[in-house]
Amino acid sequence: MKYRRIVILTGAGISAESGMGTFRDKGGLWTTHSLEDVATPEGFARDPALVHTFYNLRRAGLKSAAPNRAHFALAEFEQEARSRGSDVMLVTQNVDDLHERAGSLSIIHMHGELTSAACVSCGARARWEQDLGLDSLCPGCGRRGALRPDVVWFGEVPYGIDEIHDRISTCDLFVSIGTSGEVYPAAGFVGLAAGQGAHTVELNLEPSANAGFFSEGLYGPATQVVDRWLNALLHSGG
Ligand code: BV8
Repeated sequence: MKYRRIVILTGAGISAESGMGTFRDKGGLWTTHSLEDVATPEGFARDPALVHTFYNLRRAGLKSAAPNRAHFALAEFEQEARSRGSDVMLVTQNVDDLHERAGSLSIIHMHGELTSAACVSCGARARWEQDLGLDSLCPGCGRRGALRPDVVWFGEVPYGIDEIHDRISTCDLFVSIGTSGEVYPAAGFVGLAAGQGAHTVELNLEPSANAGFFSEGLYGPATQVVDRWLNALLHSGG
């Protein structure tokens, strides 16, 4: 395998064909909700019940969503690349659990996860699959009403950012899938990868805001382009 240290970034577009909403496409989550109201600490402080409802609906949506061909193609690629001695790290902006359910193993959820709750009082983080609300009890300290969705809101520091930067600073292949390139620091990762000489690839429905930073792009639905590009890589001795 030509590439030895591979970093793959995913965004909402890879889960679109699984029925999970994207954010900025027509009908996307930020067109039906004000980002300031439901994805900032200030919004949560102002109206926690509204934010809980927003995330409870998305968490409940996980039950009817299933990984699609793109999620499975990534999991199969990770296994094959590893068997050929290459290292693969998957960094996702998504808070759904579809990469896990498709079998991917090395995943960093830089924006957190719907299936996790965090306590603002004791800092505990716990797996959480049902509705979260003001009457929920923290499994760590027992306090009522101290739990919040364990997701990274605007103005908060993404999870795993140091490890992500280390990986991208030394990777030889950076692939970005299904993201608009509008949200930082994720949108800046391609510049970091290209700046240190990695080959950079964008797989997306259409060119993203930072398409110009990529050495290569393949455009179309993720369920078609991801499989095609990964197979070509594996069979080209790439
Ligand atoms: C931070 C919460 C400091 C969970 C989300 C410069 C530098 C650093 C920060 C900033 C900066 N400029 C501005 C900032 C602040 C801010 C920011 O980026 N604002 C934007 C609006 C300008 N960033 C932050 O606050 C971040 N924190 O910076 O801390 C710091 C930084 C580094 C180190 C130390 C300290 C925190 C950002 C996280 C915010 N939380 N979500 C949730 O509710 O989900 S963001 C939200 O947007 C989601 O996480 C989502 O994943 C993310 C990005 O969106 P996309 O995934 O790209 O989705 P989108 O709808 O936009 O695009 C979908 C794409 O898919 C499209 O391109 C479409 O064409 C494509 N597509 C559609 N269908 C398909 C498809 N592709 C293939 N197949 C299909 N079928």
